[in-house]
Amino acid sequence: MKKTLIKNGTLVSPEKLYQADILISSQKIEKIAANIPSAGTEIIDAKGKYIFPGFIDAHTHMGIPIRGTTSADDFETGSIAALHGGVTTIIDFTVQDKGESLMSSLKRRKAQADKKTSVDYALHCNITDFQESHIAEIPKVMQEGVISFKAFTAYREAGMQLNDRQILELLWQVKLAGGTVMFHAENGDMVDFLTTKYVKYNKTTPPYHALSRPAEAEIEAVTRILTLNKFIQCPIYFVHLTTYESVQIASMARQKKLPVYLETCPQYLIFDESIYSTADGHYYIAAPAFRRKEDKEFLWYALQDNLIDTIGTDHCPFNKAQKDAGQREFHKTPNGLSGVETLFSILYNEGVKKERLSLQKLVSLISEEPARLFGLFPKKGILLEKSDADLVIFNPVGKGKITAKELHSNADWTPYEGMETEGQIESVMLRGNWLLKNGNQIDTNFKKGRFVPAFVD
Ligand code: DUC
Ligand code: ZN
Ligand code: ZN
Repeated sequence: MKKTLIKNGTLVSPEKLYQADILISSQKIEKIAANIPSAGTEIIDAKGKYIFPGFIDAHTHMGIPIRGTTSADDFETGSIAALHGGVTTIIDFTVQDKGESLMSSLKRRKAQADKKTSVDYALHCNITDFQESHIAEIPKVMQEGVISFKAFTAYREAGMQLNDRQILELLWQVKLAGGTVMFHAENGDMVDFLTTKYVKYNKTTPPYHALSRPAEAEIEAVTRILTLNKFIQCPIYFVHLTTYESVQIASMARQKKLPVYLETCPQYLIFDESIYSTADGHYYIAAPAFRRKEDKEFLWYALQDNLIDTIGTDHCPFNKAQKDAGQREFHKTPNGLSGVETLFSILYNEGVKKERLSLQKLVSLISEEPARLFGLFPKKGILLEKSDADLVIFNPVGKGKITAKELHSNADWTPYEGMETEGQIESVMLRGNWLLKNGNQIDTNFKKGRFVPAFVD
């Protein structure tokens, strides 16, 4: 196969922006240098454009069951949305049935993704029903290339909530095996108690969603997990943090050199609780709920100031009809939002263009750090010789608007409708294959994304 040579672009890494040519052969980056000879290559002129390593969304939920329905994107449609947003690797989650072994849940999830996904994927192992028999499976799952295990401190009703004893055991076992435990940190009993009370008194409109899942639920769960982990010191990763206090508390543990890693999501940087009082407030029901304006502003600061390591999208969209079926009652509405395709665009426009984030920080948050934390580095997450040739060519010139009509998710709406944008993702390459070239999807039936096994270094 002909080699590809991308000339004259500006490469973006967490350390610097620099000009170099990139030579690609056999799915890998063969060389990065100035003035690489072009004879016999397909030449792409990237003058005036930025070249990023392919983005990694370490938090997606393709086709998962929530509140009696299924999230609107499966691996097929969700990965097409991802590729248009420059996301060349997603890290999704296994879905464990009651009583199911971890290995079985992993096998089933891979079968849902293989031959369907158009971007590469890795998996985190959800542990929602933690039994004695699962302990011996943890090292086996890790041998299969899944090194992160997710626990929930909420969703008792759905049978997903682990108690403190189980959390301690999981931290202990995963520490022994060399992995990471991820936490959805909300005090589920607090949420269930408040929900029951609000429902009893017919307070079920969308603003009560935020009141039933208050910041205190997240703060308590983060504090408790950090306290439990003091004895064990397992690497832990908090997904979708939303509040000033929880980020501050977790940062204090980091200052003590404890292995604690933090994620937030684009939606918590853009929306606040006032969205629930709008006419379409029920569409925005997601867990955790949106917070105060001050939290949102603090999260931007925390990103640039190295308090937060990654941004994942928690991509879990529902169509308007699925949201409407909850009759605008918060406790009946499936929680989740789309985000994988708009990840970069939101962060570039609301972050970089508004001088809240540097380009280097942006690439760290959505390429290099997710790859490092989840065992994909340096195969993924960096422009480096011998790394997979996953890259994004971004033209910063030109204006546009986000509209659901032009996005590729199955969802029939986007939380970011009408948001004005600058620049365009023009081309996206996955392991040397053009998925998108000059704005056009090359092969609409690509579906050659692969499972990427993760390794502990
Ligand atoms: N929160 C959501 O809103 N949806 C999916 C899962 C989650 O934790
Ligand atoms: Zn969650
Ligand atoms: Zn999630």
